[in-house]
Amino acid sequence: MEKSSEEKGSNIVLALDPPLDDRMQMIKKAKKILESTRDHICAVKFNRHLILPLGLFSGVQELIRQAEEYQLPTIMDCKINDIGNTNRIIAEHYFKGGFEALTANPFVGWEDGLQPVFETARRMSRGVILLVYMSHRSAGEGYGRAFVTADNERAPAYSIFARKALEWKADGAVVGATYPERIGEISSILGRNVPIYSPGVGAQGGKISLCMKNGARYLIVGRTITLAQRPGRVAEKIKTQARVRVA
Ligand code: BMP
Repeated sequence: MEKSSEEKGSNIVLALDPPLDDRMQMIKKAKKILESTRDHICAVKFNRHLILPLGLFSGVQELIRQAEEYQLPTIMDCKINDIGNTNRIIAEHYFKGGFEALTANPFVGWEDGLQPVFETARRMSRGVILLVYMSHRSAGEGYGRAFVTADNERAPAYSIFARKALEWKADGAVVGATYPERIGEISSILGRNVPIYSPGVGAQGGKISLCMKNGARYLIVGRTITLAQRPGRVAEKIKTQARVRVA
């Protein structure tokens, strides 16, 4: 990811989430958006928006190949959240389908939870990005809850998850752009060891400048780009704004 970001001069991960439409239109739109934004993004994130209607081993393959052709890494945002055996099989399918990284939820824990996902990822040289604090309005109901730590102290779930991200050697941590103060807190735990991916700028109200100032490394951007009349232009503008803040 780091290499792609340097080569493309961008820290924008495109959330390729076209609106609901018939399958042929969705694929056509997604291809067009990818084509027009290719020079302004450093990776592409897929979600159920495309996987459900198009299928991992059918329609989505066309888009993964297109991303590969543009030398853009692909992330499957599947937020893995099940028992270990199921998690391992989910991870294997997505990695065999061509994704270079996936997202997972640390709520399920390590043993018989995410351990098989990390083992599968390491074996196949792929990445795992953990959810540490989500961007939606009620994120605090889960990620902000006080948990009891191993030392019998109370700490918010997100600070425990950030430490898990370090301990498990995650390849990234998702922290919502809508909570810049959380980005700051979590960034002070992660340091430079685990990069922060921040979704929620634009459509969800997050501000690029605050995210970057507080320690986000990558911005995940969907609707602001995908619903724009000229997605390429918007992606370029966001890239420039985010880059200025990094410098
Ligand atoms: P948008 O820029 O259109 O709001 O899209 C953000 C993308 O990031 C969506 O795919 C969403 O599912 C995902 N996402 C998020 O918005 N917040 C999170 O905390 C985690 C996510 O994966």
